[in-house]
Amino acid sequence: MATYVVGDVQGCFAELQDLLAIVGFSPRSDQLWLTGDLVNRGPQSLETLRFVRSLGSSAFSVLGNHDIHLLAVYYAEQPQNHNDTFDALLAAPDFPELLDWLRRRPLLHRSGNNVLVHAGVPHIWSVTQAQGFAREVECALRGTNFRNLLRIVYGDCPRLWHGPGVPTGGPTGLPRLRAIINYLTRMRIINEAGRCDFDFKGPAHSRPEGFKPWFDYWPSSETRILFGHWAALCARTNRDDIEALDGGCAWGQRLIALRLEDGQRFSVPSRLRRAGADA
Ligand SMILES: [Mn+2]
Repeated sequence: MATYVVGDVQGCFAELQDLLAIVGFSPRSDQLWLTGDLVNRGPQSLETLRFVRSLGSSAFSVLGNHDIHLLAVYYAEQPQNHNDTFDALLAAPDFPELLDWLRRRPLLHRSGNNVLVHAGVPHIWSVTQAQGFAREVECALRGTNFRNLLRIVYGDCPRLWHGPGVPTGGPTGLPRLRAIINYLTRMRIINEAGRCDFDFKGPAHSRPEGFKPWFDYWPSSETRILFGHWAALCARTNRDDIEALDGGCAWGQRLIALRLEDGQRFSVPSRLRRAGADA
């Protein structure tokens, strides 16, 4: 029995199969955790969703920003971006069931000392608080009014969780849920006050002044945070307790797996041509 945590697949289904073959993954005895962004940019989002759903309780995938974008396109008639690769998905006969499954995925999965999340956990929250805030969004996405959230899900505001003009306990209503989604699925760099720069996608050393990678604010601890989303990190944080797993497979780089039990990493090359990074 082993647990493999795989970084952002983004429709790179063939590479996911390559990676599971080299680790000898068995759905009967092993678990597969995924850092989210199962879909978009790569060529086989449909096959990826079908496969991960078919694993049932052997797989845990958290929602990433591209997954949420797909939910908003389908359920709330939001426009696609010119480089989205959703056409085969949207035409598939089983698409409604796949999307219903996708919207019931968690934003944060915690098991023992391990925390799985797409982008990260901001230092302005404890891990336990983050778990509760993720739960608020999960309840909204599973509830009858989930389309209301998907209609307003885009945008960077509210930019602060604590501060002047923000109610004690954080923003309220739908803007609160958008802020939680932004921290957990879009964050890369953040300032001391808890404001993110969502436009920055580069390597950590080229960040603007006043901002740091979200994980630099966390003291080392026994809790291990596993995340994806930031391909330009090249899957490195220089820490043992915070594991970056987005290998940029959809950009022609690699798909990465971490075996939780012994910390060993595995990877396979992308089958796509190398392209510019834009996770
Ligand atoms: Mn992402």
